[in-house]
Amino acid sequence: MSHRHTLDLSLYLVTSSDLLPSNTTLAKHVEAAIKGGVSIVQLREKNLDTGAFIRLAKEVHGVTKKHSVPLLINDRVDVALAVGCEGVHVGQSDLDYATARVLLGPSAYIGISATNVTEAVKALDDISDVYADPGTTYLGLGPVYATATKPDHKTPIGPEGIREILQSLSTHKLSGARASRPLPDTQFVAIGGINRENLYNVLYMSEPTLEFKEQQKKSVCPRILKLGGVAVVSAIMASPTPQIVARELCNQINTASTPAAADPILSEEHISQSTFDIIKSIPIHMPLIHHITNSVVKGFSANVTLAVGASPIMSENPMEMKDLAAITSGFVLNMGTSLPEFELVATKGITENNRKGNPIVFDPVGAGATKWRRELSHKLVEVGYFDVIKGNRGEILTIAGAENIVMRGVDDASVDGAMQSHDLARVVRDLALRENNIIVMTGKSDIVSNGMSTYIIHNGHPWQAKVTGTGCSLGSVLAAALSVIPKIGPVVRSIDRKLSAVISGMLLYNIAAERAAKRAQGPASWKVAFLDCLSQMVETGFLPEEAKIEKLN
Ligand code: 3NM
Ligand code: MG
Repeated sequence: MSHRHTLDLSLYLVTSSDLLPSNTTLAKHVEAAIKGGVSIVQLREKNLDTGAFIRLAKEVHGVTKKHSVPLLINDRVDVALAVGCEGVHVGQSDLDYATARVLLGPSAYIGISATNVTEAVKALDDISDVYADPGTTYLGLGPVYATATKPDHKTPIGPEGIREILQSLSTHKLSGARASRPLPDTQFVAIGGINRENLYNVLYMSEPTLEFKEQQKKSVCPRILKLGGVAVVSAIMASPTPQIVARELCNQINTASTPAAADPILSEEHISQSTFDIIKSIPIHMPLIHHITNSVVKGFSANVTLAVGASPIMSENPMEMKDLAAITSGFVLNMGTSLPEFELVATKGITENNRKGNPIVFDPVGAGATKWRRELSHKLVEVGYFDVIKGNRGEILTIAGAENIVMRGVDDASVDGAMQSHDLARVVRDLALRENNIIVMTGKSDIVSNGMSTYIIHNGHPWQAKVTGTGCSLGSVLAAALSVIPKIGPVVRSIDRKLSAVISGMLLYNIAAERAAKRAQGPASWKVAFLDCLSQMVETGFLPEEAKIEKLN
């Protein structure tokens, strides 16, 4: 057993021959996937006798060797030895790591499955007990999402579960007799239900929080463990075009930047160009956006969604949440429908959309207006992950925990205006840090932050405040912009892609509002012109000088 490079886990293909489309062979399929960018292959064949397994493994090893990609065997050390491939992957109920290591030697690659912190800690302990060459071990963490590929899989842990494991291991120290040893240089790969739709969510949401990163910076031996890649079975195995799928997954992995990436100083030109790349792809991909929203704004939100080239679907039926998550690619959750049943349906919607990996825009309408809404908004933030929380000043201050916000109704004019914009920007930034997401505070100028970078957008028009639904339907546009991010190539490498999408949606929306005002006589004709301008601008973009955006420090 020998290998030349340290393990590249970036796109990890796990096979399952039963998923193959007809008219191909496993070897051909694996070769196409490698050409698309697969960096490591695991042969996982649950229904083969030993003889057939070895024959298949030899054939596939011929292919992987040709491309210098390591081949690991699931579970069967005997098969790995018979074939002379590069290693094995052992599950929690398989052969133990120490025995596999002794049988295969110090330079074989060995992966171990772990589904929680306890299993992951035990795996690192086991790894540290037996000598192995550096860079030869990894942990497979999952299942991230529910998957049909492994019928007996454990409860999905979500990207947040991956994050929890990575953060715990980052601060973990070996104990007892192991205390003097360094933590092994083990890598990590996420597995379970990962596909082109949810990959970005997996990569983003599994990132250690910015708060955690800040905290680690202050520690004596700062360590921040991250995913080395993702593992997929059905996304590639069941595809008739494995090379294309692998290429797309790889592109996403290579272009995923994180909020901690280099600080963006966006030039005007840069902003309008990257913005246009995002917004023009909305009508190309026509994402279906599920809304749970209030009856006052349903029609207008649906029209705004259509105007930007996406499709709306409205439903508050808890029995539909799972099916809707499956067919949609973005979710707007608007708290303006204040009925007791709302909590149940919102919770189902959040859970199912998080599970699918759809971006969620949460609009805590009237969060500070009543005790019920205040409490519910706090509960919902605990239920799941929101990619964006968008609200006016009172709503965002309430989510941030201000107790004394008393809103008269749901509009911003009802909130005390004493706070200065730099105080507000600090609240927005701190809340983004706390929630590890993007916060948008709307107002005369809008503030947006991902915790690292904070912007003020000065675009917009006073008539927006005179037409109902103009706050709520910004959520539709943000969801549409976020939903196309996985489908487009590199936008601006150095900045958080989700932040780019949100800024793009906000500029599109507010510049359209300004253009519409030039054509209108008052709020009613403005509303009509606004839809016209939105639909034109997803085709033509806008001029760099139209964007009034300012970066704060
Ligand atoms: N192991 P797909 S989930 C092989 O959680 C495997 O350890 C898992 O298949 C684990 O990419 C899984 O088709 C199957 O969802 C993943
Ligand atoms: Mg197994």
